Amino acid sequence: MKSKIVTDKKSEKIVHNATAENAKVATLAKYTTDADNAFMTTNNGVRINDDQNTLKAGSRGPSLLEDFIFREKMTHFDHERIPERIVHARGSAAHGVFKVYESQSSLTAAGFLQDPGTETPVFVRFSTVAGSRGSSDLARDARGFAVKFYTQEGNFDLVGNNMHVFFIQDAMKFPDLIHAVKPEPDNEMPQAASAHDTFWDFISIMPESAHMIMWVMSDRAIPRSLRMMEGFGVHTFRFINAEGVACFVKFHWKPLLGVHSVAWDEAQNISGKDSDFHRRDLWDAIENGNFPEWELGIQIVPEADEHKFDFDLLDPTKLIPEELVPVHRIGKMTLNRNPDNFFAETEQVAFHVGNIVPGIDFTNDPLLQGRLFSYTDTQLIRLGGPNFHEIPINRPVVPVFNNQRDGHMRQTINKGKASYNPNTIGGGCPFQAGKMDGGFISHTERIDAYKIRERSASFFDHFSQAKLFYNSQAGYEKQHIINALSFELGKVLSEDIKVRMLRILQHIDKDLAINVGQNMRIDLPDKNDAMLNHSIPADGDPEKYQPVTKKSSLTKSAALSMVHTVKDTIKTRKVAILAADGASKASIESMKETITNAGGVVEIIAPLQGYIIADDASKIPVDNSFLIAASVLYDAVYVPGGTNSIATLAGEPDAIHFLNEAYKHCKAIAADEQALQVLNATYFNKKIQTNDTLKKMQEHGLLVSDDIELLSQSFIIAIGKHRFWERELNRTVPA
Ligand code: HDE
Repeated sequence: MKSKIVTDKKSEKIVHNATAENAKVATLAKYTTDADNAFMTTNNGVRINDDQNTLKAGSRGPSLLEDFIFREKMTHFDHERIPERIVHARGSAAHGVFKVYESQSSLTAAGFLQDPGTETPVFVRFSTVAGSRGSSDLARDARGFAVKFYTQEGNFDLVGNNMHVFFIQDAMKFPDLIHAVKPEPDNEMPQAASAHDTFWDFISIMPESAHMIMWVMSDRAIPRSLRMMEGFGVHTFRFINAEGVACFVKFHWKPLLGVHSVAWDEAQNISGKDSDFHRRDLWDAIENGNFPEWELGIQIVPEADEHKFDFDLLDPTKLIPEELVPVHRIGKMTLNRNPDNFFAETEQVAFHVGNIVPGIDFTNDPLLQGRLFSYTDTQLIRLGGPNFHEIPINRPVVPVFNNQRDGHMRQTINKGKASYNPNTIGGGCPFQAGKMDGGFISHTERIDAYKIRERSASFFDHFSQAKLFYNSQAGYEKQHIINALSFELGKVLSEDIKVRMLRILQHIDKDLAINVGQNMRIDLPDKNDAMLNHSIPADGDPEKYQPVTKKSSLTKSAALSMVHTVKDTIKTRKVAILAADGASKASIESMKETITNAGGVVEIIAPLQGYIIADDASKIPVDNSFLIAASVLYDAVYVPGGTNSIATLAGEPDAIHFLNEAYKHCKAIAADEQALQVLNATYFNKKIQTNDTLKKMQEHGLLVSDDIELLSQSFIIAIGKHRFWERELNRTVPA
């Protein structure tokens, strides 16, 4: 039997191999350039006649070593895996474009930041840090946010995270930090989690990590979506304009959908229900034309102001509060195309913080300086040699000319004899590029110093910004940090480590330490009775290395809390409609229309898959049954009326669990007044007062009305608010 060719309309990919008959059809597919490509061949181009049976001595006899087709197929398969990234192994990526709003020529000569008419292609890879390639998306972790700009002057990689600062101040400590957070070496546990002894052992004697710990224990570490995360370049970089005038710059990515997170209990459930939750969300949004967008923000500090802050600009554990230096949004990035092939693109992409273009330069941040070595080095083992820049996803869009030759998997066929510079045989080619020809010229900086292994004393204030972060959080955000620390330290077996952490926490905030201590039933130790910093050179003076806490000029920074983020859109938010046979078709249709028009996505969840029979006897397709769906995969829930449907749902434990969980995770819940019977079967039924006004209920994201128009409009406002965290004050739902 001949199989048919099937093409995936949206991406025009061949999704099934063709046979001779449909070879012509295959030529229409985007990546097939001639009819021959439709036939299966060996890697040497020999057409394969039988890909299903090995060559044997007789149909029941032994296989023959001679079978070059089998051997080639199996050898390739045996070698299909490459080493996963030592950090950021689990990632998801997308293609897109970047455009600057207006020329930034006064600040930088970077070509892609000059003309609003220039559209620069980008490839962005998001990742978790600690987990393996197959781990869950929802681990508590920082998220990588790496952007490759394919500019006309070469590739610029902005290899950032979704957190503003980092754990350590010097690259020398990075292998230790990662060894500590990765699964423990004797039993390879736990996977993709920092809640274990080795991580907290390291942190408890590394006070410079205090600020980053606040970020990682905050809800920023469990994003609702990769599309709803900020991004940060972390280090201070330099901009240099055409006149050679330099300034310092911090890079930010601001998501247009706002910054939103899930609840920790929800994150843990999602890891079981759909460990690809973030990856799927990104993929689906792009496939459905809901292109994620971020604005590129910059904070600029003139060189003359380098020392005017109460922290050091070169210290990667510090941020510049937006109150001190505002973020200017200078351009927009839109992700508009999913990769065609995960391995070829997402896995083989090689980012490097050292990939910069004229107009941008480094600073002496000791973490950044160390990263400049690590990123090339790691690709040599991961991608098998020095020619990884020739892999399609890594190639710049401009031509590459130099005297580098050969090496593993070299793709370029360099012609001629002159593979050295200077040369006369090759006419002196390729030429070095002068300033006028766009040659990269490193920023000239006077350095007059001793060669020394030391850290600047200006780096030793480890707690002021940790305090600033904690103090800037809303009440519920602080509580989430307390809960996260109690969870993480609660999983630590060593009492000594817990006590040391309580000592560190006291330097950040006394109440924070008391609360975490109480959850573990450990009395607060004296915060000053032991050395906090253990990372001291053999002959170093321990006193000199202990943290100092300066008085910060700010007590709060609004930008550090997620409270003030975008809360007026339901674009791409997923709403579950719980229904059974007999559900009100009018209510479902009306709600569906209002939500869809506002950009939301609606799915109908019912006891069985397939369809339900509505109150007017028509069939309504069902997206998922309760067996498959779970409240943690949705942003909000609606229960329509309809006598039979209500009776079924009220007696359906999965439906009640769905609602209880949605309530517990502080999501908007709406119901037709007729469906009160279902809500009455929940744990939170006491919260529903039938004489409450819709307005009053709206404040808690719990809406009941017999006016579907009014209900759906109020529901949209409630979903846009993302979560009603104040519900957590009363722990009524044990779901
Ligand atoms: Fe990385 N980091 N890193 N890192 N990093 C890698 O490079 C490293 C740091 C970040 O999607 C590795 O290709 C050192 C800070 C992202 O492919 C490796 C130090 C920030 C990604 C490496 C740091 C990052 C990586 C592993 C301290 C935020 C994923 C695989 C000196 C500003 C990129 C690879 C992708 C990946 C080293 C610290 C972000 C081993 C030595 C700070 C987003 O080279």
